Amino acid sequence: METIEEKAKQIFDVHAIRADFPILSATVNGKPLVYFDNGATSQKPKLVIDSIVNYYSNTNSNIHRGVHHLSQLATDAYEVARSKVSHFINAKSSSEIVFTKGTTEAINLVAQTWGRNYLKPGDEIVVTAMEHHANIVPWQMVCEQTGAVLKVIPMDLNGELILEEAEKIIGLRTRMLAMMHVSNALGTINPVEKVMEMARKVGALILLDGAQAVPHFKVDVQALDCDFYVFSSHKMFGPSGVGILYGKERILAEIPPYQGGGDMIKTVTFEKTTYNDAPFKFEAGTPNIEGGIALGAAIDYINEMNHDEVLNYENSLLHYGTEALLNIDGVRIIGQAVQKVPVISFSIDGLHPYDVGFILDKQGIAVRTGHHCAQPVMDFFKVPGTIRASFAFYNTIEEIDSMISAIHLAKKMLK
Ligand code: C6P
Repeated sequence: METIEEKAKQIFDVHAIRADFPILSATVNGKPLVYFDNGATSQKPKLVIDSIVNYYSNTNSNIHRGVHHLSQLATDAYEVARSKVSHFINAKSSSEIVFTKGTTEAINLVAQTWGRNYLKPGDEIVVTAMEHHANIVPWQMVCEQTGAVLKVIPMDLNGELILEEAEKIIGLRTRMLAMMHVSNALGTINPVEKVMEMARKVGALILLDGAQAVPHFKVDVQALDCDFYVFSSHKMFGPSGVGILYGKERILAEIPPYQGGGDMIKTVTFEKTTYNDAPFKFEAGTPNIEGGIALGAAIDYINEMNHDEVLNYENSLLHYGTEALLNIDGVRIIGQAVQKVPVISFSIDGLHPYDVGFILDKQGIAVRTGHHCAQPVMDFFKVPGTIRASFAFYNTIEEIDSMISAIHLAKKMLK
């Protein structure tokens, strides 16, 4: 009988896809690069790189400001990219799409506009035990500013949320449920629908951190019916320095601006300023124009792929990698949820993650080691950090084999 890996290999031409990513043919320390740090940032297809070169070669100009030809071209291209993002996550309209620097800025924006203006002492913000610091610290800051209180839904040792506890924590004081769709440190795909239902019952707003979701599966914000959805371009094959805040039109219209400056205003006098409509009222100053446009190119690239095939293929990588790692003596996988994206965090008995990461690097293998900006997760699992292999659709079974050999080598060298 065919194994799941064999089946996936047949339907998915990974080598054709790899050819689209120039960096994947690089060597590191004399070895072929094996890039397993996609959770930190993904590599970029030529289409995205070309989009940036093309922008600076043919279009470069400021947007929303000039009547001249180039400014019109750049504005059109930027707004087309906004519309691509809107379709990508099935928003109702482009005006629900705010360009930010990244997921981090998008969460800070919501915390400092909605949170700072609407939270009262004793109001509660609910997050989960597995959040990235970007979805903890901005809320802690706004709690200090407003007297609101941060509550945490716990998880179990598989890295899955304890839903019975969520029922107890989400209550009439909850004003915001801010949770990750997918965990960067564990790979868990959270049952967001179930937790969101609890939040809706008590009239709380919902923000989902989709930074690790959008690179792996289709997200439909209307079907989810969340109030905010945030993610970063650089983790989904687009450039860095660009992120997205999706917000329901009604809410974006209501909440005040984030930063003040050019482009976010309608009129300015020394006595009074009136603000532009959303999304522009949240986009003060000249944005990362080429980055936004290149994110549009990344979306074009993703849209060309067959999502079911990608999902199957990535699952086969997860399945194969998990089995192979568990066959190594002393390996412990941190995060064994039933629903996972292809992210495997692990530790090796007696070895420090940094030392293993160092030896893997010498073999050309890029993994992330450390706390993955999720220190509470490391504390919960009582580890100083983990080694994290996070796969993308351009990774291969053979690359996983190389990592396994390099781990055996690391174990020998560090004994
Ligand atoms: N996680 C990782 O290696 P920015 O830096 O703003 O693009 O994304 C922040 C962020 C927010 N939420 C989640 C779930 C994330 O995974 C990240 C970024 C990277 O896991 C870098 S720390």
